[in-house]
Amino acid sequence: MRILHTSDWHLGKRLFKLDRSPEHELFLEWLIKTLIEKDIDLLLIAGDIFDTPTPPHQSLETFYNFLHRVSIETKTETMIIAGNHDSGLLLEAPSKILAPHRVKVWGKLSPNTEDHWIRIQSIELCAIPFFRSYELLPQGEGDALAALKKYLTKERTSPQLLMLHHLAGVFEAAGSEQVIGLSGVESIPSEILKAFDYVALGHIHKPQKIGPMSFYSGSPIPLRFSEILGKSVVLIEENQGNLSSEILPLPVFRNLFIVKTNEKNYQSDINKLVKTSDLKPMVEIQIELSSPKVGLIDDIKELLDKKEMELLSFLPLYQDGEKKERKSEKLFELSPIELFEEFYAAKFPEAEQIPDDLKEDFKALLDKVKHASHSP
Ligand SMILES: [Mn+2]
Repeated sequence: MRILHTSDWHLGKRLFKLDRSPEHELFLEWLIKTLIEKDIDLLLIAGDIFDTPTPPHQSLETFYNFLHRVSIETKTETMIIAGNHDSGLLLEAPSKILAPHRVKVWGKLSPNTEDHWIRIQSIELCAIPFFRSYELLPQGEGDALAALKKYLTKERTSPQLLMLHHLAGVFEAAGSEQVIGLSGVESIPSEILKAFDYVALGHIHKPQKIGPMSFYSGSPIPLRFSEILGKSVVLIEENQGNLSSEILPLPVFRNLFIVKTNEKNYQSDINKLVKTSDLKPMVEIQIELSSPKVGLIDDIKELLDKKEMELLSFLPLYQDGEKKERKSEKLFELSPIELFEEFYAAKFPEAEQIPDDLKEDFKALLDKVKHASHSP
């Protein structure tokens, strides 16, 4: 039996003014071809199908056209979980019409743990969509991890696979993931993952292996300029109860280039860029300047135009000013408490630190939010 694992498509995503749908269309075309060529029985899509809970109609059309093509052009069964960017209810709404097309969707956590297990040919799959703590602990109290374990445990009769959209083990973020501290479980411990023959993870956009058989497939396209290392999907082969995995690299559908340069070298640095994608490459220029320079942007645009490339982002770095880290990127790495500290420091620059009682109140509030019960 052959299985393909992908996640974090983020259909509908834009990068500045750039519409990413041509890249997504090329990816889905590649995916259909791969399902056929590699003779795939089961496709796992581990969440964040769409970039927002209310995706553009065009993205919905892209998604359903894809599922339709998989249904008529391949023999593949498609299993999908919702990610933190998706609306679970939106994904689940067409479940009945998808069933005859061998497509199953888990959008929400069911109170019945059995609903999350399915047998597909020679394997058993446990599919857990992104969840919030109130789904796991409807009473608002208890041990979230213990409650989650009940979903992940079933008597073993054949190889068991887990599909999950969550932080797990020790991972390296790409920076474009949204913080998901709402599930009540910080990160799924490696011991839990090891009980499975394969774990198909979604949420982290940088492809990586976090355990012997636990993988983040990563997003199929870079969602920002800083994320341009190779993208891939994972091919899993089940042979008489033994599973093996292989990384299938994805083509670069559109080059995204970052050029870190200065006033002296920018022309030669731009000329070094080499286009390898069919779609027009997009460029971010990070340029050190002593002072603003009239006509610089036009000059850069013209240079790029000659190379059939386009300027999408321009970041002048003035040498005399302190070279601050771009805050928007740093924000993803901060915990809620650290974020609150940053906010307080910005709001009250003269204060040395947050008063203890205020900090305690904030922690209590955080705790309340984490364990909030779902209001009817
Ligand atoms: Mn994602």
